[in-house]
Amino acid sequence: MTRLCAATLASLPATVRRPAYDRASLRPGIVHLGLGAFARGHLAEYTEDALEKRFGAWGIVGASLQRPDQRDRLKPQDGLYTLLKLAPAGPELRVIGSVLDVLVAPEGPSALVARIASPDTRIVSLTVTEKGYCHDPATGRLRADHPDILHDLENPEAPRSAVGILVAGLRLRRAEGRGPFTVLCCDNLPSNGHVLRGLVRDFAALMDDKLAAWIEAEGAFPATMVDRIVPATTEADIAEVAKLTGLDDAAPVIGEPFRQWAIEDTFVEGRPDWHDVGAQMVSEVAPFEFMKLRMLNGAHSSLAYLGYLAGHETVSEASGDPVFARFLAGLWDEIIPTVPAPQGVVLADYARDLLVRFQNPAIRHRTWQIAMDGSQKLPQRLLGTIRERLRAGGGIDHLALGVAAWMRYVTGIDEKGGAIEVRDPLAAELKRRAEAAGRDAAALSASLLGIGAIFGTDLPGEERFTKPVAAHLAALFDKGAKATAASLG
Ligand code: CS2
Repeated sequence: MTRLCAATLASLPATVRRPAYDRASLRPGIVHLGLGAFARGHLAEYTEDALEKRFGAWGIVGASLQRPDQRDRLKPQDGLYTLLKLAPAGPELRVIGSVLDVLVAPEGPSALVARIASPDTRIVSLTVTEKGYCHDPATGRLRADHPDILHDLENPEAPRSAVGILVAGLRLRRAEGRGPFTVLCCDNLPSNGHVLRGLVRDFAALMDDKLAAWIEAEGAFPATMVDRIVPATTEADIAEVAKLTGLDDAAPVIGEPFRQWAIEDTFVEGRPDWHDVGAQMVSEVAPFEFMKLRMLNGAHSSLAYLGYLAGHETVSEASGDPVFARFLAGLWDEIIPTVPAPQGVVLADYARDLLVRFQNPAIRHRTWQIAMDGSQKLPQRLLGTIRERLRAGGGIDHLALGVAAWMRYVTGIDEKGGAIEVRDPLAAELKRRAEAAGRDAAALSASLLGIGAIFGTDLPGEERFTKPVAAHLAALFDKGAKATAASLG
């Protein structure tokens, strides 16, 4: 079959939407670090829409910080790829043209830094996942002992961490007497712009105080809330897209139709007209972020651990199970009082819509995928909510079960005695602790609660939290995830 590329675009069926602007004259204006499926299904589509509304020099140069696979798939396609939006009512297909090129950081770190520092680059955006920030998730501060940070301090011209790359680019800008670019964090971190500003400043301060002060004074790090469910692309998705479009695409993106983007409007060198295509430019992102991180991602993670343990492969299956649907309702009842509703939003409606999105049968989002990197996700998804509930004297039964399910999951052994492939930057430490405690729920929960980078220094001493977690963990060992969730009522 013929491959999707600029020369074959015209052969697509009329039902497939394609770039409605003069792509040949599109110039780059954004460098995106971490060009995975999410960024190509979110930022790149908003940018595509903005380019169609008002053309400008806002093409995207993507950069992969680890592997060359995205570049290898996209280059032969001139950066083009299919976005397949799966609504229960049927699929919607679109070829996205806003990605112009892909660089691979480890193959040429200085070329990437030069690209970032170039006067063309007005925004550097990021989706490098939680662990890509080399920070302590409990405090949000840079881990100066992180191997990648140590490497980048030794090799500032050939950095490999996202923070090291940003600082190298900013340093070059300053050395050339120019101003900084806007750094746009699009990861699910709390106060993401603010946290990234702190990480960049702290890293810069380890090299040069003046550079750190310049970044602090001149830099722009707008906060964002990003949302679209975009599972990892599978071989079956690739085959499906080929069937629907008649062209081979090695890098399609599959996502739900829903999308949301709230952005703090503090850009130093302009931005695409994202506000004209559905992005919400707001003065305060925090209410959106609390709503999304706590209600969507908190529920996603809790359901991923429980659902995986109960034998559900996808979120759609797990949330379609009445026991877990009821668990989610109880969980949202605990979360909602901790969320300041964004203007015009009724949180009970938001929760109801989330359940519909989770249950979308067309989206196969694996519980295993969401279960990944729990040590980096728990603090902002569940633990902050728990702290607030405790402060206000509210119940945390469902929230504590989410945490206990994570503990049960990281033992690495499922309910049938099979192995779980636990992916987490702390996997080795989690395994050590799990092996030492065995199936002793009290010992295991006490041991895991002692990991300060996750639970901080307060929660391990808070009996209103530690007791239900240990009790739920014991029940998970005894009777399994489904019966434990059912017993919450
Ligand atoms: C998910 C998110 O993988 C995960 O941890 O919870 O990727 C989630 O699908 C997105 O944040 C939705 O916007």
